[in-house]
Order: sequence, then structure tokens, then C-alpha cells
Amino acid sequence: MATNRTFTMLKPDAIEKGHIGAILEKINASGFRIVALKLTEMTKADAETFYAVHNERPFFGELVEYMTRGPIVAAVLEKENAVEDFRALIGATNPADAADGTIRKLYAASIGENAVHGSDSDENVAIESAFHFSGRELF
Ligand code: RTP
Ligand code: MG
Repeated sequence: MATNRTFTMLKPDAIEKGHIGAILEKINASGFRIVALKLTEMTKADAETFYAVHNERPFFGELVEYMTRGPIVAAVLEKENAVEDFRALIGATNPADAADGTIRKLYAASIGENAVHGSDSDENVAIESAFHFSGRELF
């Protein structure tokens, strides 16, 4: 996976609240090109694997429940410096700490239910994109 890509999920709370359009609009307006996109759902096993790095954390059970309670939107985005720029666009994990204008500040309710995921490294972009998309779904 090229280093000018990142992977994102709009999480179940964002879909429940009807924010898919607004968040994708903001992503596009911030200079990211969508190169893969789908409405999908994670099984418990999927969420446990996807967030395995957190499996010892006290919030792990809650995180898996949350991420599996309804559909998500998965996407791969392209832009120069994509990983870092997208993490800046989504804002801090806790929306209370997120900067004004960030996606989490605008659309997230709490540290647990924070509307959106962004990959944290090029290595994880490759792993997370392959988790949700086949080669022919990437444009
Ligand atoms: P993400 O991986 O989803 O982009 O979020 P992140 O890097 O900003 O935060 P991370 O530390 O990787 O945590 C993953 C997700 O776990 C939930 N969380 N809940 N209740 C809590 O204290 C807590 N802390 C984290 C959030 O959904 C967070 O995005
Ligand atoms: Mg993370």
C-alpha cells in the first residue's frame, strides 16, 4: 500500500445519527480522494481482530460491542501525507479534547463513541485496508 493512503471507518454511532453524507463531504473538502468505499458490518470476531492491539484494555469489551452493533462505512482515502493529515482531521480520541472543526468535535459523543477511525501508521493502513477490501475494490 502506498504511503499516500489511509484507511477509515465511520463507526456505528455516526451511521445511526445520519452523518455519513456530512462526514464524507468533509473528507472530500479536506483534499482526500475516496479510492474504496462500502457500507458493511463487523462480526464480533472481526472487531476483536481489528482492535486486537487493545485486547488487554478495560474498554475492550465495550469497544467490540459498539463496533458490532450496526453497520459501518469503510473507506480508503488518498492524499499526500494521508495518515497524519487524516488523524489531524478527525481530532483527538476524546471529542472533549478534539480541536474545533475536527470530525470528532463535530460528530462524536464521547471517548468510547467517537464517530470515526483513522489508521495510525502506513503499516496499519495496509493491514486494515486488506481486512475490508479486495484488490479489485480499490481504485
Ligand atoms: P481509532 O483507532 O478508532 O482511530 O481511535 P484512536 O486511535 O483515536 O484511539 P485508540 O486508542 O486506538 O482507541 C481505539 C478506540 O477505542 C475506543 N476507546 N474507548 N472508553 C475509553 O476509555 C476508550 N478509549 C478508547 C474508542 O472508540 C477509540 O477510538
Ligand atoms: Mg487507534
